[in-house]
Amino acid sequence: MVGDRDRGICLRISGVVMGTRLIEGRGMGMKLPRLFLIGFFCGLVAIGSSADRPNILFIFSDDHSHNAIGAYDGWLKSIDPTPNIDDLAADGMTFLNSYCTNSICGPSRAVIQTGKFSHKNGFRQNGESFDWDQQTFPKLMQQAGYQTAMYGKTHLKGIPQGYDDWSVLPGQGLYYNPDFITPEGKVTIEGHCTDVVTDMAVDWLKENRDAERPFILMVQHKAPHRNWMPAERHLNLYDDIEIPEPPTLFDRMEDNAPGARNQHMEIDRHMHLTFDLFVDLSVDTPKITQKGIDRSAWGNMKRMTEPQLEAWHAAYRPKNEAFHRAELSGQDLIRWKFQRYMKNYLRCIKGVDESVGTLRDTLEELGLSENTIVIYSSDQGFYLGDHGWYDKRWMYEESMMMPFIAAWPGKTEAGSKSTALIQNIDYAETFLDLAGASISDDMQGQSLVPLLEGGSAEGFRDALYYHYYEYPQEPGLFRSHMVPRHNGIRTERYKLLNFYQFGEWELYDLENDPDELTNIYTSADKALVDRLKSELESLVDTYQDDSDFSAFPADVQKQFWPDDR
Ligand code: SGN
Ligand code: CA
Repeated sequence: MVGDRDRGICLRISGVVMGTRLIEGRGMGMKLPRLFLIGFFCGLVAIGSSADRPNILFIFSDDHSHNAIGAYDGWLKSIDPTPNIDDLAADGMTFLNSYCTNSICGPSRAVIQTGKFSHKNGFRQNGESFDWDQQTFPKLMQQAGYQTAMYGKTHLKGIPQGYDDWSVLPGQGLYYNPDFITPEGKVTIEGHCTDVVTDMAVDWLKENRDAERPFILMVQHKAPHRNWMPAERHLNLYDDIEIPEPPTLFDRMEDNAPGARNQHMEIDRHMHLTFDLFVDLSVDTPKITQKGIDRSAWGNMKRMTEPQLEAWHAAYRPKNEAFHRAELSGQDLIRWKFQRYMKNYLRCIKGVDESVGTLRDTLEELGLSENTIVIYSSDQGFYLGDHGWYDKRWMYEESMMMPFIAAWPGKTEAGSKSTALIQNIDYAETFLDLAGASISDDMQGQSLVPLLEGGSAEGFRDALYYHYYEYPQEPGLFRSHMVPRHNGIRTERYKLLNFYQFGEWELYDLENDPDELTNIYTSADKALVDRLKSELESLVDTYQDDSDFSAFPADVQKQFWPDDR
């Protein structure tokens, strides 16, 4: 690794280079002074740090559960959902204990940009606006001489800063024929979002990259986010198979704190046949009968081309007719909804997996694969019918986990697995460390580089801190999922959660109860509970979480959790 002194040299020199580039402007024909300065810069970097700084390709999807990745050995492995991501894992390292600090889209991404927890970067919940003026890792990478580019979903609002080139989806973005915000204004591009974003990244690698400098390229897919609209070529994938059910599909969360029974994320009661599963959905669906339907596939279908629409109807109409003939109810209906949900979700993942293959092939074709670290991750986990749910947000394992797989040729051992407790708070420092750039003192994570280089997982981190904020929400069938605020600590063995708005606690022994089915908060040894509470308090102090932890008045508690108090 590069020492701090060397980093200082890099930073100062690169500041000069970047300043000059900015004056010249993007893509202009002033090749001579630029090349001269880059040559000058490279020479100094070679003196001041390691000669061959790796490129970084960061492929990031939205809501991809580790259970739907073959390399994680999850319960969907038999479907073989991700052959290309599994190849990446075979070439690199899979992090088995990789977690989010706040399992929701925008906040997870804000943590990655800044290397700081939500309470420090100011983006606690979706819908807020990220302050792009603050320090972010891509700005520091630029100062260290890296070229930076980002394509796809950010969910952070505002104009991205710190990227030499970028094109981002407004908000959640659309699956078919999406709009993008670019430095030149808004554009609409025909195609499926996953393919369009992949093409942007490939074009940049082939045509627009400055071959003289190392880069970090962020490819951030919308898929497989709700509502799960697959690409045309995947509409009939998995038609002839049954997706295995998770062991907890019919769990009623009887032993959890009341919050788990008062959420709005059940396949049974909250997943909508039309909104989520496209039953009877056509462009002719009268809006009036389908509250909120404009945010679903219905809104996107109006933008489809004729051939796209034909393919869509050809795939779903016969299946919808069969569904009506079956007249399902009770557990049979839940099972049918699970199948439709999971097939569409996995079809969207197939597109993402193909993107990983295309991007790695492109690196190979360009002779870049040997000096590029490729990382695959997703903004948080997701419920795939586990406990009867979809969505995320909780500190429970299914949603707190983030896949993280990294292949760094010549450095990561092929097919290796790390059990270190890592978190998205670590990514910014990892990128900076890879670049030999200076790591700012106010960042709150730890570089993963020593782990990638084969260092021991032991002692890397004893405990993870978590804090989710998006509550109360306006109750509604489609958008909100009513997960109460909570913070907590996860150690290698235990997880303690504090639903402080309601004065409720949960404790799980992950060794004996990996599915978190039995809350042992009241039955556990008092010394254990006290120890974990005091460790949680230290984490709040260490990370300086000054959030409002006050409880709701009793009548408000009763209003949100009527059946249990
Ligand atoms: C949308 C979804 C929700 C989802 C949030 C957050 N509803 O509101 O189901 O929990 O995004 O997801 S939808 O009507 O738009 O489908 S996140 O990944 O962006 O955080
Ligand atoms: Ca997400």
